[in-house]
Amino acid sequence: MALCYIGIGSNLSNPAKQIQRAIDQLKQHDMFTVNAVSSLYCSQPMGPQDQPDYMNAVACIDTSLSPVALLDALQMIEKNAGRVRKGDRWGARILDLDILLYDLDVINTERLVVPHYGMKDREFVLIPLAEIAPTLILPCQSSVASLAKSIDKNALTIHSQLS
Ligand code: A4P
Ligand code: MG
Repeated sequence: MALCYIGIGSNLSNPAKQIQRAIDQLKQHDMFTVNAVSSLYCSQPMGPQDQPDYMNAVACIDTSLSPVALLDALQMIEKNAGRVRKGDRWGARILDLDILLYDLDVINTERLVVPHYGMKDREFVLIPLAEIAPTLILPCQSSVASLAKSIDKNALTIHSQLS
């Protein structure tokens, strides 16, 4: 079993509903056990500013899937939500599921970079992650709690609790 952290984001088609639905799908999936889910956070868009605000959350799951099979399963959930990849970097999306961590593995392949390349610079990842994993140390030896404490909050707020 691998302990994994999944970053969840949405800024289209009722983002709060999209994120709750994604968590429901993680819970219903045969190959995942959901251990913890952060609060639902409202965040300012990183990247192009002419797009709606985002909702973000982080989930902790156990899975026996390999990293690539996990990515396939997450991309299937994105597809089921109606996501169409337009190739516009950091553009608006119905649902984005990123593998933040897969155990403490370091993976650098064409399809998969884990830990997620942006996670240490994003308040909408670090703060929900620190909420559910306050003692977690990254493979680079950084403490998630310290990173979350020192990052600019950029008006990140808790919107509601997820179930
Ligand atoms: N890929 C490589 N590593 C991973 C990983 N660890 N997890 C590859 C998931 N996928 C990974 O992803 C493109 C390819 O990345 C995948 O096919 C996979 O093989 P994508 O989801 O199609 O593209 P993307 O998400 O648009 O690309 P990118 O650059 O990863 O965007 P980000 O970094 O996900 O940022 N602002 C706020 N406030 N909140 C957000 O959640 N999200 C983004 C997107 C922009 N601004 C945001 C937010
Ligand atoms: Mg993504």
